[in-house]
Amino acid sequence: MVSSARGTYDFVVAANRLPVDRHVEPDGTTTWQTSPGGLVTAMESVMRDREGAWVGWAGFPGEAPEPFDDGPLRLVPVPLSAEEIADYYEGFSNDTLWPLYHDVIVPPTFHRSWWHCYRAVNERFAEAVCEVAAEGATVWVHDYQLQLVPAMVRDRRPDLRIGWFNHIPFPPVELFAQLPWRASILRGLLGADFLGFQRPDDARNFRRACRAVLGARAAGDQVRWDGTDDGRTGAGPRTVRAASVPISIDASGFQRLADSPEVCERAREIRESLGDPDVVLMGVDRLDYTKGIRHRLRAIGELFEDGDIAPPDVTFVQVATPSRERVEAYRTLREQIEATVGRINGDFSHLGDTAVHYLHQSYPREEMAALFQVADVMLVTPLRDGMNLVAKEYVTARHDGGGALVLSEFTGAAEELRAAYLCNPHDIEGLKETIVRAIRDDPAEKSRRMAALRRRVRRHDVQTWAEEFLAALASAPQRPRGRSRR
Ligand code: GDG
Repeated sequence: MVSSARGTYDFVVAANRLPVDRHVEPDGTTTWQTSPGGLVTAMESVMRDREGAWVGWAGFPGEAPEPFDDGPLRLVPVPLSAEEIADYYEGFSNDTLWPLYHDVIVPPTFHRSWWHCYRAVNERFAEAVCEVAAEGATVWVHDYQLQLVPAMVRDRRPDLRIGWFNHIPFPPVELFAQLPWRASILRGLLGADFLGFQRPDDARNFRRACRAVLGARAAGDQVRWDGTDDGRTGAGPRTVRAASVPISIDASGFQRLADSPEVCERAREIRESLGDPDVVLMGVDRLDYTKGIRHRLRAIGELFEDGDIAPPDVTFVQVATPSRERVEAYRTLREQIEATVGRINGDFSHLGDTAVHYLHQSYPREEMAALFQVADVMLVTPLRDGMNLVAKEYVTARHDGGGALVLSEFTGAAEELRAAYLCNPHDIEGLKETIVRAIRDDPAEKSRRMAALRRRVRRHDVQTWAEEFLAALASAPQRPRGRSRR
């Protein structure tokens, strides 16, 4: 709802990025197009039905455009300078927090200047939220880039109901404790009324960190903290609920897309262009070290070497969407992956029969849906992943009930998708066996598993997720109302 008299809103989302990308046409006019990606895909269907404001960075450095409307949604751009993009986003968010929160797969980098910038940018987001939030509004903050925003908003506006959702894992305190600014991060989060996590373990890790780092009390899924050590973070003692609310996809929307004659026809074309193999193995990921692409290639390479699979009967398609290319660890990973693909193809491809089709490109959603339909076995093998929406999209796209999902135990999705072929991606021998099993299993067993997976995603879709989150936020423990410091 819009409180139009004041240009403020009863529902405000804050996320690092706005849900749109700017395109400048050759004649100089500007258009905005919905951007791809996990969060946008999930929130799009939630925001479609409600009026509200979305606070986020527009995706380019320098001055931000004026707020503008996109359908029922008010978009409020937050400016970031080139230096802030380097320090707050590429630095602290993607080179400190991202590796730390994903089990230190690569070592996190700690720089005090990055932290100072992260704090300053979070302050700017908090101010923008307070400006557009109506009295008593609900504010939904997203993800690890904005962990200080809940307390910064609370300090200015105790009247607001504030929720935060973590799209990525929350690490065990033994790893989290490495962070020099661990107490400030926890205090920032405790400004919220409700904190949502992907898995029960993530919520538990957070509560344990509050106990160990802040000396807070935790009972059940609540953290009680007196909030006194720096006199900020809301007035007086607070009780905050931290629980799991696993994210999902717009299952009916994605199923409709996958069912469309155009997508089905495109799937046929893709299969034909691959030489109509008996089995198409596939991986679809952002090119990220958390996604386990190197381990997967290792297993695939050995399967070709052992003769368990061979082109043209079996081929492997790896889509690796370009990601964070200015961060060193991502550039190194890309080189390693491309060297491995080259080696496998050099050894096992023949003229006209390619062992590994590697695509370092971004595709429209329709093409993604068609690719999913072509995959006889989808390999989702991250070393750590908050949820993994590709797993849920894949089973939804297979409306014929065919296919098989190989899924890493270390994804949030594995908590729900128990009927998948579960694997430990670190165990290359075990991973190879699981892939072979998923290829050769009895068709009746495969379709039983697939039916269970499809049922689960249909019943727990993104709308259910948003309703659960907002219901938990609405019923979160009431706190004493303090005086606004605006
Ligand atoms: C974070 C967490 C959590 C990918 N390439 C293209 C494309 N995609 C779409 C996929 C899917 C989404 O992007 C990726 O979502 P994931 O869940 O796999 O991974 P992250 O980007 O790491 O997302 C993750 C998620 O947040 C949500 O909470 O599940 O654990 O890390 O929807 O289909 N879409 C298009 N072209 C591409 O080339 N159109």
